[in-house]
Amino acid sequence: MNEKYVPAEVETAAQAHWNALDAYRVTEGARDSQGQLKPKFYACSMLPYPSGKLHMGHVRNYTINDMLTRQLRMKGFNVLMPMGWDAFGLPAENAAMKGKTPPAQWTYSNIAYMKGQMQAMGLAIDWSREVATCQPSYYKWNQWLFLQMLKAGIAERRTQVVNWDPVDQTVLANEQVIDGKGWRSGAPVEKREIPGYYLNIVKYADELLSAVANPEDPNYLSGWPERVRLMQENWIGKSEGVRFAFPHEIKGADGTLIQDGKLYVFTTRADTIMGVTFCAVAPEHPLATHAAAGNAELAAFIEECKKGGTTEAELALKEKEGRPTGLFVTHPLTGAQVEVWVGNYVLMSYGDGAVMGVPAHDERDFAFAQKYGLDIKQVVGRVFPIERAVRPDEVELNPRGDWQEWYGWKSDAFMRCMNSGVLDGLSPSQAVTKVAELLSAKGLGEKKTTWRLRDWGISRQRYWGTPIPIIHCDDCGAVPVPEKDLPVVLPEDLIPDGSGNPLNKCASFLNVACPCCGKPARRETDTMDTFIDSSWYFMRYCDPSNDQAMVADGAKYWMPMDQYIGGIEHAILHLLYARFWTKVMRDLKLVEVSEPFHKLLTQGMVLNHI
Ligand code: HQ5
Ligand code: ZN
Repeated sequence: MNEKYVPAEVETAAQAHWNALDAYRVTEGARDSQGQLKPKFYACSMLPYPSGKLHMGHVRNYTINDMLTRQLRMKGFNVLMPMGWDAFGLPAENAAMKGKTPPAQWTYSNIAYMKGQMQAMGLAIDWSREVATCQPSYYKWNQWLFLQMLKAGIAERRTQVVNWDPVDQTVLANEQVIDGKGWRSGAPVEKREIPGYYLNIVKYADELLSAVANPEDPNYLSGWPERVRLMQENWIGKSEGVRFAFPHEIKGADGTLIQDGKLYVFTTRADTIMGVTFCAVAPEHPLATHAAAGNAELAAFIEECKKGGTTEAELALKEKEGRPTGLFVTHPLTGAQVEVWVGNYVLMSYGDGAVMGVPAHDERDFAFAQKYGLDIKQVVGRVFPIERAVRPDEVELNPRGDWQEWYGWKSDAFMRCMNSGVLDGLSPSQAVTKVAELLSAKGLGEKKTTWRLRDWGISRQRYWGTPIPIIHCDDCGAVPVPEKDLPVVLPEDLIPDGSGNPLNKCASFLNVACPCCGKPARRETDTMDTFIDSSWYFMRYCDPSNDQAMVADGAKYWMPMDQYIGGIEHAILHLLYARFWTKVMRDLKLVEVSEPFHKLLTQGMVLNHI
């Protein structure tokens, strides 16, 4: 043996030996020398974007996987360590624009380079299972599952308000809106309604939540870091409250009552309903539109609100502003007249796009009421746990003073209703139940669960992604591509130039006969969110070259993954989407597992830049 370690010699020799043995190839159902079935272990790191060269962060990520794999193999496990490429997405388009080469070319050459780097590291990868998500043999199954979801009602076409960049003529993801401006163009972002496809992840919200929040759940993810479970729980954001209506007599231009004379709101604080002193509606709400018709100042305010980002985070940072509509609705329990305001902090996409205003017990409403001189009526008081009555010295709520934390408490131990008629003396949860009963008796409301989680909008007005398999026909509408015509292949030779999706100018892609009536029709040019690609690639590794099925026996053998390894930046969306996608595949009888990742290791991102 040499005294000195000469990497070029040792590594080359070792790798040649491993290659000759095909040492890292694994097969389902492998047995040991005694003929006993080896226990399987599936260890996988998050697949890289083929961005150019490996980053030290990748090296760290894949080394953890490599160590684990080698150790478990020595212990007698049949260990799968696969690798693939998250090959679609915006970076390839941006690079293509710069270098004037098609994204495909850039992507494939990066893959070749980065694969060479991984091989030089000697990672114990079974390269026979390599998957690149931009290959038609892979994304065909994105399209196929999308069609199954359409049939099952899990995918649907809807219009929704999006961030529109008027210069780039494209829809922006929330992350692409920075301070209300497009990340590339710098133009003020507008809100627009466009059609797109949505996956009904909210339908799975209860199940997604239970496995991160309820240790009694048989699928509880006890092998995940506590903080990731908590991040998912908060993201899903279950809130139980009351949805109820303020009746009104407001008629639209056509003479009929707007929304049947009911302004619906959702609240988790129905115990404070007697403290309502105003209502606030979103700028896009029908009552706002109606009031703006005869009110130029209000119309201008609404236009102003429509500019800027739509994220919750941005709304939270925005100065809360509003304008009165001059319209009044009736309090459903007291009969009092309550003025309707338009608020820039009310989201049309959340609940009914309207909220009740209770300045005494909600910090945002408190600030709003102070700013515009609205009444502040206290209806819950602070008590000590043993006492039933509100302590007089505690109930002082200075209407023009500063907000104090306890004004907003909803604690059965510390709070009791006051100034609330029939609710007086009740604890908040008793009051919520009572209010729901009273409202329900009037046909004006009931208890309801709402989610912070939104359905997953998957349409992107971009070229470098999985084509959404839909054909638009003037006569038949949006027609799903027949399964036998899959995959809808993405042309690989287009070069985006910044003026929107190049598929819109590609006649050979666009023009197609309608599958229903045979007349000339047009292909959908939107492509899928790349998070779809990463939602199930780890299952495809199990059956990588199956052209008859999305997944088959391989997935049955290897899934659930025993150990997933990746950056904390994917703690929410990627992991949630992969969990959702797995449940959909389960419901479609494609896999047996309900949760894809048994154990999860999250590393921090390595952030050293050259
Ligand atoms: C790190 C860095 C860079 C990367 N394709 C997606 C992705 O993040 C993953 C999908 C499952 C959605 C880690 C990162 C991730 C892995 C691949 N990394 N530090 N691709 N500076 O190429 O730790 O956290 O960006 O686990 O490498 O990263 S990626
Ligand atoms: Zn047709």
